[in-house]
Amino acid sequence: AHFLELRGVKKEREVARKGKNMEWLESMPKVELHAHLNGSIRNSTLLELARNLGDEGDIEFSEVEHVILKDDRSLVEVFKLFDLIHVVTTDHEAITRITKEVIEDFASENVVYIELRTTPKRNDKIGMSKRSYMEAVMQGVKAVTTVDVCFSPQTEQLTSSCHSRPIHEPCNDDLRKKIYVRFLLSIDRRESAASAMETVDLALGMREMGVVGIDLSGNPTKGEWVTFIPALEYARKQGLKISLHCGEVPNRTEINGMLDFHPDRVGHACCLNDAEFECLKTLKIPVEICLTSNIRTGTISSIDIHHFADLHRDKHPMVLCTDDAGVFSTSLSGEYKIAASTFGIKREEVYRLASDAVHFIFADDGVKTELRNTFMAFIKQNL
Ligand code: 6MZ
Repeated sequence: AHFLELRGVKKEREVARKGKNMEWLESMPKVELHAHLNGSIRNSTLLELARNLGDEGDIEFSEVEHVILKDDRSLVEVFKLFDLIHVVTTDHEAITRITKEVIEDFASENVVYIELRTTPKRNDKIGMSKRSYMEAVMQGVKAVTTVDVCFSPQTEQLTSSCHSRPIHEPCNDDLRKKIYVRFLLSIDRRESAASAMETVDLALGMREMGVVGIDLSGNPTKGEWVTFIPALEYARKQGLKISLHCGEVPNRTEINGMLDFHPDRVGHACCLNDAEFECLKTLKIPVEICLTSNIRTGTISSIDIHHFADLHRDKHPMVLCTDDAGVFSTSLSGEYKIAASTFGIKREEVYRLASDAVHFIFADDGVKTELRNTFMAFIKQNL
């Protein structure tokens, strides 16, 4: 397994090199639907926050530094890193800062719509509740200065900058960029059924702030997904959309149960057997594909056997995503580069892939229409 992992990483680097001269992917508008807030932190910010905690004597910075900077990690190591990241980031001020930076970073590479997901956390020691965690996130959205942010269905109607001008004008560098932001609240697989229900209630109360759905994520070897079915069913009944991390490990019962649930989207879908894969296709469940993440964690042994190729050939609904742009040192443009160069996808087809993502977003039809127009205008200008 270790050998395969190394082979995968080597191949991935090769592919990234081959894709070097593809700046056009940076200027292409993009839609990001699978990005974990705490996985998307800039390394520099993470190190700065860790150093501050070290100075206060809360952690041993030198021990933490090499864990943060380590390049390749197995799936198990990734979740150890997340536990460390959460120690460093879980206070209101840090969460506000991270949210602001993550949105600015995505917007700077022409992501025009993002569904950011995060796990609301409670930390009694610092007076943090799930609600106050999310309020800190919202403060971060409002603190963005480098681009215009449209984040709330209600205020979008009132803010002239959201609807009065086109979303993306790559030829005009003087115009400020504009990004639509929506949120999925994540349930961590280690949580209890009651805690998951609390997250759903919180999400329902924050719909006006741009919360559109619920995600189930966390270490796939921990917890049982059935614990969360009541909360997920309740969320769905109340009109929230559902995305499930599915098949990061080959757990047959769980994968089948998730497919039976028929979520609005699934993340990864790596370890499905032939019958499960066929079922996914028959149900036409859109898949959030995270190439670098899957290779780095060894979930897929080598990029050339990634199920992206099969799904793409069959025109199955899917969208390229980053998962954890900070943890895996990637970007959405980078993911498109890897897909284009590995699977020999021509420019016109890449544009179609990027614009098709609009079909699978959880925001309302008004946003979809604007995004569609954005892609149509871009493609017309660039083909
Ligand atoms: C499953 C993942 C993940 O929520 O604290 N997360 N869950 N598989 C993955 N693939 C590598 N990457 C991230 O962001 C970090 C959390 O997102 C989930 C984990 O629960 C992780 O703790 P937030 O903002």
